[in-house]
Amino acid sequence: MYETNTTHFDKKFIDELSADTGHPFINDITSFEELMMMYSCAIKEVQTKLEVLNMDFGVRYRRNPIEFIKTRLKRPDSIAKKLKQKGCPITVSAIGPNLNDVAGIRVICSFIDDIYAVAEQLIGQDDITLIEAKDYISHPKENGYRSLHLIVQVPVFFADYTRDMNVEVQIRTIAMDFWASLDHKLKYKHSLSNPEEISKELKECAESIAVNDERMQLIKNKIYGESIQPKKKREDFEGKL
Ligand code: 0O2
Repeated sequence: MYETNTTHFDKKFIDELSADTGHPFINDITSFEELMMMYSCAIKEVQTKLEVLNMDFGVRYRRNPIEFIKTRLKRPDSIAKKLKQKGCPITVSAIGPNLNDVAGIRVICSFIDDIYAVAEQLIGQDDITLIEAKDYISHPKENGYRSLHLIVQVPVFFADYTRDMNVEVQIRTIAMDFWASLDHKLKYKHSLSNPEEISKELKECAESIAVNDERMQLIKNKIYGESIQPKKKREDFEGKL
C-alpha cells in the first residue's frame, strides 16, 4: 500500500519479517534486507528531487504542481508473487533484474499539464535515466485507469559503492488517484455478486473524471494565464515517449 510521508524502511519491519518463517526470502534475509534498504534510499533520492522541483515551481509560477507524494516499498509476499508470475526464481538475486516496481513513488498533481511538466523536469535531470514510460492518460487502460508511469534509474551512493536503482514513478491527478483507489479495492473484493456492473460504473466515472480534469485545466489556464504556465506542455512530452 502507498502511504503519505512515511519512512518505508525500518529495522523493526524487517526484524518482524525475519521472525516469520513464512517469509519468502527467509534463506537470504540479510541480502534481502540490504536490497530493501537500497530501494528505500532510491525512493528518498527521487522523492527529494520531486520535492525540490515542487518548491522551484512554487517560486517561479506562484503555485505548486504537486499536491502530495506517496511512497511504498513492495512487500516481500508481493515481490515473491510477481517473480512467480513472471516465471522467475524466488530469490533475492532475481529481484533487481526482473522487477521494476519494488520502489514506488506516486505523485499527485492538481492538473493534467502539471503531470507532464513534472515528468519532463524529472527525466531531464543529468543523473536520471528514463528506462520506460507508459502513458495511460493519452492511452487509458480498458477499465478506464489513467496515470503516467515512468521507470527511472537513479544512482545511489552508499558507504563504499554506488548502485543504479530503478524506481517506478506513477504521476496522476487527484481525481485519477481517487478513482484508482476505489478500483484497487474492487480488485481485492472477490465476494461481489455484480462485479461487471461495478466495473461498468467505474469506467463511466473514469470518463467523466477525464472530462472534468480537462475542464479544470482550462479554468486554471484562465486564472493563471499563459505567462505563468510551466514551459513544457503535454504534446512536448508525448513526442519523447
Ligand atoms: P501495487 O501494489 O499498486 O504496486 P510490470 O510492473 O510492468 O511488470 P504492469 O502491470 O505491466 O507490470 O505494469 P503497469 O501497467 O505499469 O502497472 C503497474 C502498477 O500500476 C500496478 O501495480 C498499480 O499500482 C497500477 N495500475 C495499473 N493498472 C491499474 C488499474 O487498472 N487499476 C489500478 N487501481 N491500478 C493500476 P501492482 O503491482 O498491480 O500493485
